[in-house]
Amino acid sequence: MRMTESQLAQYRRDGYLIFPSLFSAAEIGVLRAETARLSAIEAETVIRERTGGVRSIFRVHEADGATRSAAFRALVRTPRVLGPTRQALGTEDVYIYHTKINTKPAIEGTVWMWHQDYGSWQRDGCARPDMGTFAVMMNDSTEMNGALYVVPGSHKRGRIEPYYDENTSYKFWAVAKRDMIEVLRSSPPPVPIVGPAGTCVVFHCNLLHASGHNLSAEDRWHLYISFNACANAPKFTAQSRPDWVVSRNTAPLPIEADDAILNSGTEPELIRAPSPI
Ligand SMILES: O=C(O)CCC(=O)C(=O)O
Repeated sequence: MRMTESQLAQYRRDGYLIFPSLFSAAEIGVLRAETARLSAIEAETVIRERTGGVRSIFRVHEADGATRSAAFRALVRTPRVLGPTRQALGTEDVYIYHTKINTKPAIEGTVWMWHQDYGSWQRDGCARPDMGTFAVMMNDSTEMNGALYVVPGSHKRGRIEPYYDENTSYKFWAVAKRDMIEVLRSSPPPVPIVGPAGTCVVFHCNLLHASGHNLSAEDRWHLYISFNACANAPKFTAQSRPDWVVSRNTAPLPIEADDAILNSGTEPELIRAPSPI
């Protein structure tokens, strides 16, 4: 799948592009079954909320490791993901920087402060912002359940030097309040990425984004597939963050079959089970 010229122009103008209902209910059923299975694993790639629920599951796209998954490995290689991502990054040679499922559990899943992903990735040693993320909503995404918000066009401001936020919710490199207020007052209103399960969005690594608390009764399952241009891979040192955040597998990712999720051998989720209390 390729973005049309007008979609590509929109991506370049706004820094993101939404693909409504890109994955079918059957495919989402497979991915949800896998997310439920992976949530039960104890491993360093499964990060928990302070209150105990699963917050993030990293490294679901490789063939090895505790959180490997044939279905997610198939998903990241589909033309629907890799086609637009290659166009967004402006090269056919892209690799996966990391994958993570942010499960944002019901009631306890909380805020991600305004940030640019390149705020962290430049610190990892990636010289240029030739990077982006393709996100897949694995349930209906609503403002109530902590949708992702983006500031249209904010990628054009370039990288804004972040600060390390240790106090709000998750410890990471966020944009300072003063800078963010200036951006919000001088930008179009932030847009929530809402839509039915299967909706996807591709966004630039300098696009300002954030999300709020999950006030709903159901976990909010989003997959984030972050990509880098192969030519922009960082040099690895003893100080580099672990492989599951900054992948050492920098080989170009091949496009494979578009129907591979359904043929991955995973039984789809049949009944939408309520989250355990
Ligand atoms: O899961 C979310 O709502 C936002 C996550 C995010 O922005 C990130 O991981 O960089």
